Amino acid sequence: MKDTQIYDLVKKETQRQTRGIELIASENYASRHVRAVLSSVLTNKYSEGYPKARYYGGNEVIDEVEIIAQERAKKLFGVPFANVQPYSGSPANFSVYVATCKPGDTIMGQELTAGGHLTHGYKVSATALFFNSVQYGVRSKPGGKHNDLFDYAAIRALAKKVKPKLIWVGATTYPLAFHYEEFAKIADEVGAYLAADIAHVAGLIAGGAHPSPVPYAHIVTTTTHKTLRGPRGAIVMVTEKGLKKDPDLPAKINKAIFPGLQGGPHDNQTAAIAVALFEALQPSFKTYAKKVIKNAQALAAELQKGGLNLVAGRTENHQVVVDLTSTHGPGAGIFAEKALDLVYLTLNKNSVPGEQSSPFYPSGVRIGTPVATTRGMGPAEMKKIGAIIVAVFELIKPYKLPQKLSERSAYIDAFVKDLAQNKDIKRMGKQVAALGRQFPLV
Ligand code: DSN
Repeated sequence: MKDTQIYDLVKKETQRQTRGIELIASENYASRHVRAVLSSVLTNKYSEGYPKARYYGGNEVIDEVEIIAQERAKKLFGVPFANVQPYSGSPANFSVYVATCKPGDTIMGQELTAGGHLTHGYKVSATALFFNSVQYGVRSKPGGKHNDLFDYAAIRALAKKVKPKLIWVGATTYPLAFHYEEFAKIADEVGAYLAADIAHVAGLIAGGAHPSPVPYAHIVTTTTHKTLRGPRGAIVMVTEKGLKKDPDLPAKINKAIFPGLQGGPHDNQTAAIAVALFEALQPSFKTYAKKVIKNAQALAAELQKGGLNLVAGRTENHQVVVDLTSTHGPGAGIFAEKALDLVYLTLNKNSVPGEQSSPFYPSGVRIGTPVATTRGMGPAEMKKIGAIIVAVFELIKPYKLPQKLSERSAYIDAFVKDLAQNKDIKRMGKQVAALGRQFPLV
């Protein structure tokens, strides 16, 4: 018997992904080979433990798969140790806490509203419930030696005051390159572990288009499904510097992941990670990584030409963050996201530095180019997409977020209904669909 309900929904999602253009900075389209391995019989196996040390029999093939995945990760990022078993980014990051801290220890990470990740100590995350989380922010305008958004003197002063055991560097919404050496100096001065979460920029690092934290951090974590273009999953790595600080770090990470946090690894996922790493090791991936950034810069230029304000005034990676506060008013991100949905451009509303609204009704949007670049689009297409975004954002200017929380939902529903009837929206929707058709799903 066939489950037609789910089968039909997969078909519908395939159509959605083909018709629209995915601009969510944390997404990518994995290759057919990655997806094929993901749906293979490897999903049937239990393999608690690590290669050559399993709790179940019949793992001789799985051992080979996992060793290949580990070796490819080590080669791609230039590290002596890699654990490829984390189910995804959050357990990967939590394993770093378990390996380096005791409950209640102080940790530092970038604030969520300043672009940081939940697992870097945001108040509702287990990483703040079980550890004493102290958060650092970003400044609203770039400055300092690197013309970036970090006030290193302020972060250093905070670290000296709270003496963290662990410092995180890495973000989900940050359009500039990271200067990992600055964070390393601070971590070294206070004797903290430095963990670099490279989930967003891993593919750019692998392709040589973004600095690597490997010479500076003790531990590096990444998801595998963002710019790295693999299946959903994650990797935790220990660097030479990490080994020097604590030779037992690899064993501690392994123990934290299994049996500390997880049970049996998802072997189909491990194999698909291995395939993605194989693809990232090819020379063509370097070209891809460079194109992702070039596309983001082309998009940024078009948006600025249309009068939009960008966080940091530029991009040096795969994402462009638009701050709508002064052009559209606080909380405008929700209108921007919903209006672009109507023209089949998918992105997410996002907080901006100095956010005047809330994380659920933030004042900006984050726009990413990894998927469009995977589909073969270049600067000419970015210019077209940028022009449509500017035109749509012009149409949403009259709409303002109601002050009263209770009125917001109905107002937003009415806004969507209203805009869906707009002839310019309908025309732009057709333009995006036509563009999507020229660059089919990979
Ligand atoms: N949800 C991811 C992102 O969009 O950046 C982070 O985990």
